[in-house]
Amino acid sequence: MTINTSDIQAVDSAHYMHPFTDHKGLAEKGARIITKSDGIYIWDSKGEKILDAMSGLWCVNVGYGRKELVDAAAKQMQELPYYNSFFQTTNVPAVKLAEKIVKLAGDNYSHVFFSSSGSESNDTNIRMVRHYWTTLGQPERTVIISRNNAYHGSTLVGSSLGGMGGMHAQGGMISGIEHIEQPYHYGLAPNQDRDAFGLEAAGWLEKKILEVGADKVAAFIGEPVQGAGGVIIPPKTYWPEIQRICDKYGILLICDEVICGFGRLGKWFGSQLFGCKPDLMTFAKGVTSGYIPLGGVVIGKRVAKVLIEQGGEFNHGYTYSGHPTACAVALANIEIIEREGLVDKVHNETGPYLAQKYAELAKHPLVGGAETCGLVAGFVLIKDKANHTHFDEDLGVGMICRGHCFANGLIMRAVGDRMIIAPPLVITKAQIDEMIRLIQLCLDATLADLKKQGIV
Ligand code: PXG
Repeated sequence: MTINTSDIQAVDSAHYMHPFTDHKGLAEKGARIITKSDGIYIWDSKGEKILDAMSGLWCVNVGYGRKELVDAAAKQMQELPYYNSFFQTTNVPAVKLAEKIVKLAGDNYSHVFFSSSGSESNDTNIRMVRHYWTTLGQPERTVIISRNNAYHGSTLVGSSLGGMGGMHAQGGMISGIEHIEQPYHYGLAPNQDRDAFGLEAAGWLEKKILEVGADKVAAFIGEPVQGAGGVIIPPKTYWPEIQRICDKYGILLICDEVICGFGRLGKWFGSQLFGCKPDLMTFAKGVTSGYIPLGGVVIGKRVAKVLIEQGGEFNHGYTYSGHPTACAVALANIEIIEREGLVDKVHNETGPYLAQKYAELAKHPLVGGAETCGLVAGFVLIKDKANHTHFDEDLGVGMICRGHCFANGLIMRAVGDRMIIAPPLVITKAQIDEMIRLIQLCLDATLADLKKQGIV
C-alpha cells in the first residue's frame, strides 16, 4: 500500500480527534503514521523501522504479525461473528474463555464478566462492589479507596478512580472516591529502608479507612505495578500488608491487572507475584495482545457467591460482553502464551536479563532509581543523583529524551521525567541488548542537549 504521508496527515488533522492529544501542537508537525508491524517492530509511512518497547500501549504481549490470531478471528467471524449474552443466551468462545481465565487465576476465583476495555471493566467493578454490599445489607459501604497517580481508565468512573489531577480537572469526578499516596519509594523516601517504606505506604490505607469510617468503605483498588503513572514498583512488603488491612476491615480488594495480567510480570497475574488475593481482578490489553478489544473482571468466589445466590438480576452489561470473535482471539492468544512458555520465560530468563541490563544503565549520570519487574521497567531522569535533585518540571526533560527516542527508532514513553518501557513478551535477549543500546544512545543525546542548554 502506498501512503502519501502529508495527505494522510492533513486529513488526520481535519477529522480525527486523538486520545490525550494537544491537537494544535500536533497539527503543526503532523502525526506519525504507523503502517506495518512484525515481532517487536513497527514501521512508519516513511519506511522507518522502530523498536516498539511499549508493546503498542502495554498490550501486544505476543508481538506483532501473529497469523494464528488473524485466523482465529476469521474462522469465528465466518461461523458466528457476533451474538450477545443477554436474554439467557451464550456462545462457545465466551464460555471457554471464562473457564480458561478462571483456571489461570487460581482457586480463589469462579467467574468472569466480559467487557471491551479496561475502563468499562473498572466501571463494572464499582457497580459490582456497591451492589455486593447493598445485597449484604450494608448499602452505606460505597467508598472506593484508590491512589494518587493511579490509572484506571478514561471513562468517568475510570478517571475518578485514577489519581491524575489533569483528568479530574476535565469533567469532574463521581462521588465516593478517596485517594491515598502511591508507594513510590525512590520519589518519596529514597533514603528510607525500602521494606519499611512499603509497610508505611500500606499503612496510609488503614489511616484513610479510619478517617472515612470502616463501615463506609466498599473496596480498595490498585495496580500491582502502577503503569501509566510511570512504572511505580512497590516494595515487596506493600501488597501483603494491603491484603492484611483489607482483611482486617472486611473490605474488598480489587487489583487492576490491565497491564500486569497475562504474563507481563512473569506470572499470569501481578497479584500472584506480590502475594495477595484480590476479590476482583480487572483485565484487558494482554488478554488478546491488543489484536481486538476485550476486557473484563475475574470474580472471586466470595463476591460471586453473594451476587449469584442473593443478588438477583445485576442490571449491568455491554453489547459486546462476551463478544465471540474477541473471545476466540483471546483463546488463541493464551494458547500462544502457553505453548511458547512466555510467562516462565519472562520470570526466569528475559525479566532477570532486563534487570541486569537496567542495573548497568543506572550508572548513566542522568538515570535515577532504575527498576524492573518482569518486563516493565522505568527510571527517572535526574539532575543530581547523590542529592536526589530532580529537574524543574517545566523543562520537560522527559519529552526531550522521548524526542531522541522517536528520532532513533525507539518507542519509550515519558511520564514527566520518568522513562518507561514494557516490551512484547517475545523479546529475545539479543533484542534486549539492541533496545538497551538505543536507550543508552538516547540518554547520551539527552545529556548532550541538556549540557548545550546549560541545564546540567
Ligand atoms: N487500568 C489500567 C491499569 C490501565 O493501564 C486502563 C485501566 C484502561 O483501559 P482502557 O482499555 O479503557 O484504555 C488502563 C489503560 C499510558 C496509557 O499513557 C495507559 C493506558 C491507556 C492509555 C494510555 O500509558 N492504560
